[in-house]
Amino acid sequence: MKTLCTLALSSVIAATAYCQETVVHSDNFDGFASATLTNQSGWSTDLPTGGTFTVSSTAALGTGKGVLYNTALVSAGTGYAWKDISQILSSQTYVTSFWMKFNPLQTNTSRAGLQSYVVDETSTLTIDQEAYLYADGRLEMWVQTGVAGGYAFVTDTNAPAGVWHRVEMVLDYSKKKSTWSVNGVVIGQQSDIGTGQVTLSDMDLAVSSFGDNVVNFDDYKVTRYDTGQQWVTGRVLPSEYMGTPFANATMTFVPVAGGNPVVQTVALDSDGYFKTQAPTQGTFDVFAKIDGYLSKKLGQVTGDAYSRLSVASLLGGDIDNDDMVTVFDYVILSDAFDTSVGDAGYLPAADLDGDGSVTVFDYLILSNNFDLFGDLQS
Ligand SMILES: [Ca+2]
Ligand SMILES: [Ca+2]
Ligand SMILES: [Ca+2]
Repeated sequence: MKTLCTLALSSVIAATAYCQETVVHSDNFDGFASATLTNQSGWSTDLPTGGTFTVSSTAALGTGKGVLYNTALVSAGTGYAWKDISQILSSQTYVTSFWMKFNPLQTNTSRAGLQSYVVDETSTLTIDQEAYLYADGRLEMWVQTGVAGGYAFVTDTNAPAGVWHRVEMVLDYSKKKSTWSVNGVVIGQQSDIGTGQVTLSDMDLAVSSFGDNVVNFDDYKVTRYDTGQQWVTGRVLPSEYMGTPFANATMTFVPVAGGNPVVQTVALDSDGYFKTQAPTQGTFDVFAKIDGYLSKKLGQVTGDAYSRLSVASLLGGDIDNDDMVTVFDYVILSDAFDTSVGDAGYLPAADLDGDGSVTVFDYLILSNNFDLFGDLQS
């Protein structure tokens, strides 16, 4: 399946393969009639006695169904569910994303995770990416290659049990690197992941049951990005804001080699995630701005087919959107002070925390950021 290029680009890009991304595999598990994952749409399982992979609505990320793995009756052992994907890789980039939530029953040593294997049977090149949640809130992400040998891993400590986490693993063969992120935050990168053409053998939901646990998985997707594309993804969060999520952000691509910046309006989802494309192949510093907030540099893209920029928290108080917090913003806020939604004089832009009223809390945000200016101004 291919998505259409419907982004609001301010420069003209030919609607060619440059705009294409290919979903290699996707499962939201919603359509599964059976209560177990085994033999559904090509899935297979290998379970220790007592372990189960259940497809149920109680395991769903939203409405619908998800997969629940239960090792409550398992004393030790590893359970796997897998699906053979069998796509040929060359110099492309593959992104594996999914959601998982860990519900520990007893111990703090239990873990559960997802693996994706890439195997070239002719050259014995193996690339194995894994992400594991631990009951104590750690998330570990691993990559192993048969060429470089050994595992490299990173640990993030902000993945508490009982909450859904969005995990993303990027394998970029043209740049020979692997990038991991959780909830949009890049937590690690490994370069030199090996060369050559390999066969993507399968994708596994795997649970190492070092203890009793229940883990939920949902919305599992593998997407291919071809060399020559330059997708840019990230997450933009307005600081100290509790109102209706912002629908758009303004992205500015500043060519590092010089030349005119290119400005795009990109859509944000309700969690602040966006995906767009760089205006051309090249190296750009990328800045985000949303109404009422100072611009923030998200990072630099350097020609990768798929770039995950890290989360950017933007500072508020720039009511007049000149990318500085000054006395002019203060005057606007003062004029709207002590008003609420529906009142004459209420100005949503002055309601910096989005709680429906312009109060001292909004003034404090402006005051804390007073005299600051956006990253685009430096
Ligand atoms: Ca689902
Ligand atoms: Ca301003
Ligand atoms: Ca307010």
